[in-house]
Amino acid sequence: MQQELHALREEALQALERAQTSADLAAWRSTYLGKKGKLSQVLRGMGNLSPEERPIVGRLANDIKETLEQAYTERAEAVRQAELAAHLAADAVDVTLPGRRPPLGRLHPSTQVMREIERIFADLGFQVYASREVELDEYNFQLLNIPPHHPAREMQDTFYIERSPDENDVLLRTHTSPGQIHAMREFAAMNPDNPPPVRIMLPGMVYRHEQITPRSDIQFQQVEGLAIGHHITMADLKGTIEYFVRRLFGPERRLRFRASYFPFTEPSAEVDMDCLLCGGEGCRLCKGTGWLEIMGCGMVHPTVLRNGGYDPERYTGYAFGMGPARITMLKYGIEDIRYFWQNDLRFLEQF
Ligand code: 2NL
Repeated sequence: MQQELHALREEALQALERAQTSADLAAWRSTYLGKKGKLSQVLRGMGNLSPEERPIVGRLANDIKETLEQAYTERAEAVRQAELAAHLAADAVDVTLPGRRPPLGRLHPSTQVMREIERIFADLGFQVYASREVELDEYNFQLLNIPPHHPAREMQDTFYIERSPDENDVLLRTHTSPGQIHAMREFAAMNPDNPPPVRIMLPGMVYRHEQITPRSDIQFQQVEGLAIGHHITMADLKGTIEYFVRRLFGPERRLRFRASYFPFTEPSAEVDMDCLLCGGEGCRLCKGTGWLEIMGCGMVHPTVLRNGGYDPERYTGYAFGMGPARITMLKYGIEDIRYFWQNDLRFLEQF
């Protein structure tokens, strides 16, 4: 029986050397040291031993058990280390590799230019005012001095949302000017007998039911400015616009104010700037004229002042309007306005 135990010890130690994984180890433990394991089986034969032999065999069995337990503990630690090392090697992260650049969004070119415009006028004391895109005929046309059958309506073909019998249809605003009326009335309501001065900007999307061409889309942004107060003159308008254009396009820019017509201003003017490409010589961009048209403006029509709650006998004002897309096209040499709202990343990623 002693020989049997010695043989079992050798067998167990050899088998333990071959155990490579925690699963192997668990199997080994139950095979040799478990309740129904090989050591227990041998010890079950102890009943047949003589009383002299029994303590000797008992001690030997205990020694072997201890030896195997200790060998198991050592082997288990080695296997655990090997498994951990394998796991770490498989999941290795090289922290010295350069990171992957996260895709970054950017502002739409029109938004960038819109913000530049707002910044410049903000420095002159203008505050930004936001207004609804769905409007009433009354605000989009009538209060701006464009009565129901006025020919000026044909300057702006309209998207109607709901026709109404009393000639006050619901429509998509064709310009940001109705927002100016809302703002004027809000300001005037603060002190109806002495309305406060106004200096506001009105940026936003406008809509026109027109043929889409490289030069005109059915939706585009517009930004308008409005200043109302005592003794505001056309000279204030010209000085303000000159300051604005030189900050946006450079201090060497020359301007030209050309008489024009808008129903809501009198007098009205179109503003031209010397051509960015040829400096006035005449080229493809300015179509040989040397000038680029960049905005419209004028002194607020007395009727419009009155409609906004301002007495035209006591107040005057100027207003101007421009399309940021047009400014952006001139700034970057973009040839087709339809790129602006097609959301093609190949276009947008260039800004
Ligand atoms: C253009 C020209 C303009 C205005 C907009 C305006 C608003 C009020 C009263 C008077 Cl409430 N005028 N706005 C005036 C002149 C020109 O826009 O070419 N826009 C793209």
